[in-house]
Amino acid sequence: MKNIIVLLLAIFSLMAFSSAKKPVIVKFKVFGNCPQCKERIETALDVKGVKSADWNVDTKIIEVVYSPDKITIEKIHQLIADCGHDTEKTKAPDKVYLKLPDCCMYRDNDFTHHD
Ligand SMILES: [Cu+2]
Repeated sequence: MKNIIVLLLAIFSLMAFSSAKKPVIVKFKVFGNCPQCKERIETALDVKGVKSADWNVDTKIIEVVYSPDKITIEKIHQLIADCGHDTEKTKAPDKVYLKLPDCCMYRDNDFTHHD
């Protein structure tokens, strides 16, 4: 009986260990325009748990490599939104968005046109 418990514990800890250490790669859309946006988005993801972040100016697709035991995908979306960029899942607060430089205004709303 004791041996079985030890064995089960060993299996569980091995499973937990192997699943916790694997980095996950995700790709999703982040709205933005220019190299300045790229810099801003990638800097926002310069946090613990994110191994790399690469946003493509042309396709608007970001590729993020992260450790799910250190940061959640929801948190990653939130960090991007908090710096002014909408993602597929999370909308940036208007207050932050409106402070972006003109070249970075990616939303096609009436209040972004000044004529
Ligand atoms: Cu920009």
